[in-house]
Amino acid sequence: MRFDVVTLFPEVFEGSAVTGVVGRAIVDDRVQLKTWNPRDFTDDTHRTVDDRPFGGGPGMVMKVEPLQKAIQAAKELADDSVKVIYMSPQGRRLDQQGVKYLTGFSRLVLLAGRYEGVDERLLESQIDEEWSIGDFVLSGGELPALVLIDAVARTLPGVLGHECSAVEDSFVEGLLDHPHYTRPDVFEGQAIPAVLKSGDHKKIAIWREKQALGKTWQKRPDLLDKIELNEHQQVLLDEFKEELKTKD
Ligand code: 4GX
Repeated sequence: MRFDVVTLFPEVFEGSAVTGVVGRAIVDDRVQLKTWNPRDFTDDTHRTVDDRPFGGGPGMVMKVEPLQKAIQAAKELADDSVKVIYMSPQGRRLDQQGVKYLTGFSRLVLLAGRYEGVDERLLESQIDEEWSIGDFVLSGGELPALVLIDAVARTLPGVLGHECSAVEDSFVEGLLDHPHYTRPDVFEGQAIPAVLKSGDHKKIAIWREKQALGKTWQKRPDLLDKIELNEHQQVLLDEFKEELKTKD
């Protein structure tokens, strides 16, 4: 999958091209990441990419022409399945379902804006979709673009290495993840749950499913409203609640 990012700060993306899961995916050529600087698509001596807002007021607005040229260059040679996405607090909130949807495209062009925003006419003519990473305001779209790329790239085949990890993760089934433990098996008097050392893989899988259901019910009950639990899961969740009562 290929990501083209239109940004005034291409250096923000350099680190991620070598680090961690996404960096590895780029080295392995499972993911391609290229940046396009609107400043390179200006034709005045000052390479102007922003201007004062019509109607007055504080701050600056990104000009339409350099952005339009940068987006067109990024789209070059792309087939029909390319989507041009604007990162903005006004967009659709990104969640794991949205990540799954975006994974269906072989190419995404991401516009990471700065200043107060971009000229509305660019949004109307060039942008297919608007996505947000959350209800807060950042100083630019670069971090949101990196968040989207990370979340999408790690779901691609071969990127995580151990294939089932991405499937078993939090949210993928609409639930939070189960707790994890590693050595030592007793830390400051706290032992790990005995079942994890039983060697009974079936029992461990059921324990993990019950924990995932229970933790979701405790910490993010809103997530349970969005999914339909099957009968087996309902029984496990009831058992989790019952076991809580008998704990001291
Ligand atoms: N999820 N930002 C976009 C520029 C801007 C300013 C005003 C529209 C209106 C953000 C987020 C986010 C900061 C990216 C402002 N765009 N993007 N940028 N939250 O806060 O995606």
